[in-house]
Amino acid sequence: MLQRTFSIIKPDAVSKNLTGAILSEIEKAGFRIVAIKKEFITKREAEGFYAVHCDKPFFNGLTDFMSSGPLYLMVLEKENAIADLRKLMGATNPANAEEGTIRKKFAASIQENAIHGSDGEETAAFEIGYWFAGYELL
Ligand code: IDP
Ligand code: MG
Repeated sequence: MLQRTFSIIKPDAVSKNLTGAILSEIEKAGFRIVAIKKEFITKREAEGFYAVHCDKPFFNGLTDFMSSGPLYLMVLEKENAIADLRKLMGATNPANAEEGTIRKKFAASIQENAIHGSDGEETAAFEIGYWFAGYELL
């Protein structure tokens, strides 16, 4: 069954001119880019997006980083999109990421790790709705 997931090309990757390379990996893996937009999000918007992590020690650094420069918000579609994007991304810490994954190829650190992907169906629904209106998802 076709499924949608939410993804971000994070500010570290955008500032290193890796947007095209990462989009290429995503398209080569069979995802359709349903929607994509460049945004420079605020600290407050980042805090709302990452609210599940509000008690974590990295929350303040993470939300500073995510609001430090432009990023790309995306909705991606394919069969099994949520799990397949997580696999394509690799582990959160690029030091542990599998060969061939986006984080292995492009991420610099556990915080500045190039890409976000929803971790489940409920999360994907929340995250798509947080950043995109229905009319943007044709
Ligand atoms: P995920 O992006 O692989 O799903 P999460 O555990 O959901 O990883 O964490 C969200 C984001 O928070 C990570 O992608 C990364 O940018 C940042 N992060 C996670 N753990 C740490 C940490 O231990 N130190 C600094 N930043 C972290
Ligand atoms: Mg996560």
